[in-house]
Amino acid sequence: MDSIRDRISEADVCSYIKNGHFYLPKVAMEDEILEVRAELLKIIEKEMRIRSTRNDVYGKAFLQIMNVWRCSDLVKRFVFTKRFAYLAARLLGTEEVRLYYDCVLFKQSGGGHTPIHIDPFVVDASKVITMWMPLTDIPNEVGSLHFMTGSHLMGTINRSIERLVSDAYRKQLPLVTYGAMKAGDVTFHSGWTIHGAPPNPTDGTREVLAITYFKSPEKIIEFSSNSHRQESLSRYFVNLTWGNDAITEFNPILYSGHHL
Ligand SMILES: O=C(O)CCC(=O)C(=O)O
Repeated sequence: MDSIRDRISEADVCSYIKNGHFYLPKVAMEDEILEVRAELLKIIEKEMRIRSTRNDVYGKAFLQIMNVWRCSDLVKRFVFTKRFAYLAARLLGTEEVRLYYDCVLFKQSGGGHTPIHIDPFVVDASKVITMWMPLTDIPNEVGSLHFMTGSHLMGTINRSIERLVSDAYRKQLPLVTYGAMKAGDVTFHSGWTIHGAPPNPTDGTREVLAITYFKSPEKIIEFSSNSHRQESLSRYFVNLTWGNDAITEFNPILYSGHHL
């Protein structure tokens, strides 16, 4: 843990707080990536076979599978890596983080752009952070996430996600990207940061694993009727409702400063 503590400075935390996103190279080691990628490829192959019987064209172009940690002990070990969760906690300025979900994001050759959006979180999105990690090198022609710098400062629960995005465009917030990334490098973005990703014009697949964390303790927020948030609530916080502590067996603590 000591060396990972040295990877983020106070200035880095300030930069994340100001911009709503942050880039850090070489967070996962080559052998860790090779091992988890091999396991994920097996899981994905199985999923692709299921999708091809459904003729799910969009699903094949951009394969997204959530909470893969629940399918494999090896993936679980990777997703639960304390070093990664420590970085999330440090950027959030908290002592403890829980898992919201993990997500495999494989964009096939020819897959289109990921539209600019924010995800419908049901805890305070300023306390949510996503770590986005390529599993193979991503060349410049594919590129990494695009972030609307400063958009995280505009987020309020009562403003619709569509309204937030249109307000951010009107304010002409800069859209920035860290471009090409190596396997094991990461970007972090806040739950309120508007983001998207370019298409994949290359012959290879853009392979990414993202892990989303949230500060602990947190409560489920009250939100006006919104089908995406409702779905997020029933998928990731089964049987919980507004005002409940955001804790289920599928949201384990992944880092706690008190436990070091
Ligand atoms: O990988 C992508 O294309 C989009 C990822 C994304 O939206 C996210 O990690 O929140």
